[in-house]
Formats: sequence, C-alpha cells, structure tokens
Amino acid sequence: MAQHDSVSAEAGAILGELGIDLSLLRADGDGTISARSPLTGEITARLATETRDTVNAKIERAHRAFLEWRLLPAPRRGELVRLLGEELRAHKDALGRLVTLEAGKIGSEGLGEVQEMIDICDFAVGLSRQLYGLTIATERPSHRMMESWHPLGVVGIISAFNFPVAVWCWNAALALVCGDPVLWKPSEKTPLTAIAVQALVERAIARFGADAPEGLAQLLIGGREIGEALVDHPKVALLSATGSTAMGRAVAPRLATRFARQILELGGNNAAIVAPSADLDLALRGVAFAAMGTAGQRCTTLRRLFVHESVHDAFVARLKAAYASVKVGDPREGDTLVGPLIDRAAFEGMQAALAEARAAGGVVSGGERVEVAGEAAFYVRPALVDIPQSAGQPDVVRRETFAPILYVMRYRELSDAIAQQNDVGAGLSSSIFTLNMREAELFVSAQGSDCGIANINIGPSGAEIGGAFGGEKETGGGRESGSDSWRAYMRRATNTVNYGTSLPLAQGVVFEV
Ligand code: UN1
Repeated sequence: MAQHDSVSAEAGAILGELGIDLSLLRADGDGTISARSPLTGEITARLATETRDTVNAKIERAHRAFLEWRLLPAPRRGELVRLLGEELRAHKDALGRLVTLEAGKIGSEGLGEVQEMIDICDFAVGLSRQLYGLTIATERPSHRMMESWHPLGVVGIISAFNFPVAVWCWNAALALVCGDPVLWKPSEKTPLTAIAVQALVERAIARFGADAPEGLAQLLIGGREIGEALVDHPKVALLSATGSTAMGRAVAPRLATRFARQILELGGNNAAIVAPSADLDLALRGVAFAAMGTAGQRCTTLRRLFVHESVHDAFVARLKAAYASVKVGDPREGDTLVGPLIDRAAFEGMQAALAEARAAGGVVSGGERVEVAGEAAFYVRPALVDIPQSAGQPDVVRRETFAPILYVMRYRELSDAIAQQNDVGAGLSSSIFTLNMREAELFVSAQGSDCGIANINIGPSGAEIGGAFGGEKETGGGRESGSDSWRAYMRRATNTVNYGTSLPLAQGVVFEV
C-alpha cells in the first residue's frame, strides 16, 4: 500500500497508465474488500463497498437510463460500443497486464482476454444493424404477422475472477446495443480490472456525447450481498451470472420467484476423447493447453480425458512428459505457461481433491506446490491422475475442482466413452480427437456429447466469440456471446396487423354482435 491508500504501487502504476485518477478510489466506507494478487499474495487493493441503499439507488438510475436509451436507434447505440472497442484497442497492453496482476494469467492470456472484449465489441457493432424479427404467414386475409424485438430493461452482470473482464464485455456489448443499461458486480478478487474497464466505458460514453443517459453502465464493488441486491430487485430485468453451480442454485430460485430472466454460466466438468485414429501430436497440444492453460481455472478447462486402450500408454507417457516439463512460475516471465492459483482456498481444494482421488485408487503425478514467490502465493505443478478402470468415475471425478487436475481414463468402445462423458452433472464443453469421420459425426450428433460446446480435433476450452457460449444441465442453460444470444437481452412482441375492412377471427371462430 505504498503509493496510495487503497492500491498497491504496482497496481497503481498500471492504473496510472490507463489514465485512472487514483485519488477517486476510496478505501473507507461502511464495508471494505481487500484483493490480493495471486502472483505474490500481496494486497493490491482495499476498497470501499456499496451498501444495499447505494445499490438500490444505482438500479433506479439504471432504470431511468433505460427509459431513454431504448429510444435511441440501435445502430446509434452500436456507435457507443464501437467507441468502447477503440478504447480497449488503445489500452489493450496495460489492461492485459492488469488482468495478469489480478487474476494471474500468463501474458498472452491476459492480452487474449482483452482481445476477446474487442472481438465482441466488433460483433455487437455489426449486430446493432441486425436485430431482426420474422414476418410470419397468417391464416387471415389482409393481415400481417411479425415479430418485433424491443429493449428489455436493466441487465445485472455478476462475473467471476477467472475471466475478470471478458465476461462483462460479452454481456455489456450485447446489452448496450440491445438497448439495455448494465450494472456490474465483479468478483471481490478482481476489482481493479473492473475499475479500469469502467473508466474506459465512461470515456467511451463521454466521447459518445449527450445521447448517452446518466447511469448507462455502472459498477458495484462488493461481496455476496451486493449480488443479492441485484438478484432481488424488481427493476433488474435480466441477471447474467457466471460462477459455481452452488452460486447458481442459490440465485436461480430467487430469480424465479420474481420471474426474472436469467443467463447462468455455471460449472463445467469438461471431457475429451482421444480415439485410435487421433493425430496424437495435435491431441497432445490440444489436451495440454485445455487442461493446464490458465492453471486449470477456466470453466471450459479439460478435466476428464478418455483415451482409447490402443493408444493409451503411448499417449499418456507423452502427456506425462509434457506435464513434467511445462514451466510453472511468475506469469510475467515470457516462458511461463502455468501461473498461480487464485488463492489458498483454491490450493487447499486441489490438494483435497487429489487426496480423495488417491483414496479412490487414482495414481497421481504432479500436483505439488512450487515455490515461486513465498508463502502467500500458490503455484502448483499441474496434476495428472490415472483412474483405474475398476474405479469407474469416482465422486471426485464427477465434480468440478477449479484447479489443474486432469483425470485420465481408458476406454474400449466409443459409445461407453460418450456415455461416461455425459454421466456428470455439468454440461458445458467437450471434444473428441479423431480422424474417423463416423466417430466425429457421432460425437456431435444427438446421440453424442450432451454439452453446449462439442468440438472435433480441438480441446474444449478457448472458444471464440462468434458462437453461442454456455452449457446444459448444471451448467445452467444460458448462452452468451455470439450467434443469436442477443435475444436474451431483448423482449419479443408478436404483432398481428389487420389492414382489411373486415374482422375475420382465427380458428374460424364466429362472434357476431
Ligand atoms: C470462463 O471460463 O468463464 O472458451 C469463460 C473459453 C473462453 C471463455 C471461458 N473463451 O475458454
């Protein structure tokens, strides 16, 4: 806390590059949160939190903004998102470094996250001229039936530490072109990246001019009770929440009580199948990135691997060598591939899962702590766990542990591997490595993977923004980002227009008065 009351010197320097006035950041208030950098465990920020009252006031402001913003033509709203994309391009490097400092991602992934924001901005700008409805054939003469898509209302966004800025942008870029103001509660673990992004969006709004109402994009720093205020407020029309399945179970019934719309992006327990015909070089790289990248802290991280018995030993031997050789270390060093876990709780959760896997008959390699930056930083060597066939899929394999653990199982029949892959609660992402077209097509068919994302010859993680992102079952069912995900941020009205002189009733009903 050298340079400023509320922000560490290192964080303050990056925020300074981003043009953020540190004197505006408050550490004193009714409540505070402290965030630590996973790189060293040092405190990077101590910040005042919102209260229920300030959150409610911000929701009311956002609602007033909605009443104006919805009247602006969508392509004009797109112009604001275009300006946001420009701000992000101009500040990509500094924001990427801040993501590294706060979330522990390696350099290219920190930058990649900002690139994902830029990509969705570009997508949303184009979308602002494509919010199409259908024209539908009617059964009545001289009638026309059509669908109109209208702005929905205030959108609440709850995001997680592991994608501290991109997930906000998937939601915000679409919401803003769809005519909806946004209120963002970032993870308590990553408030500074949120403050930086908020400054950039405010700069874009200032450049956009007076057409942008006050309260169009607001930030809410705080803990669980701040998220709950968003969940319960009747003027939050849509809540988009990313986090654990446990969080989704708490949030979904409360939203249902008030019939609010929801987009839930919850846990994943993603699998890959390596088939006999797989290109093993390619599969090795795909598996390594998906399982060890981001230190196993993506919701799309590969957690379960089914390898055909004919290639199992050769492939797993190569995988073990890759696991033993990746550099675990400070993510700011160019050759590091695996940065730190977010905190002590993540490390303890990983160790508990490995102990449970051992007790279930698993043979663990890796998983030990690596000394990089002292006691308060939690670096680990990614773990591979051989699960004997007799163990099936033990409980620990069936649930998501947010750490770099890959459970490896062997299979004989593809139908068994697919059945086992699907036999878990989560349904986010999946992939198969095969050069056999029958296997590949089966995997993506109705009898194949039951996940929201099913890939062939690439791993389950690292999706680009053009497709709809999300998953089934305990993953929550929501879709964000590309394709027609925008529809969740608008309301649909079916309009029937009679331009004739009589009033024929549908279904032949007669009602003469
Ligand atoms: C997440 O981990 O919450 O597909 C999102 C991916 C990224 C997004 C992950 N584009 O891995």
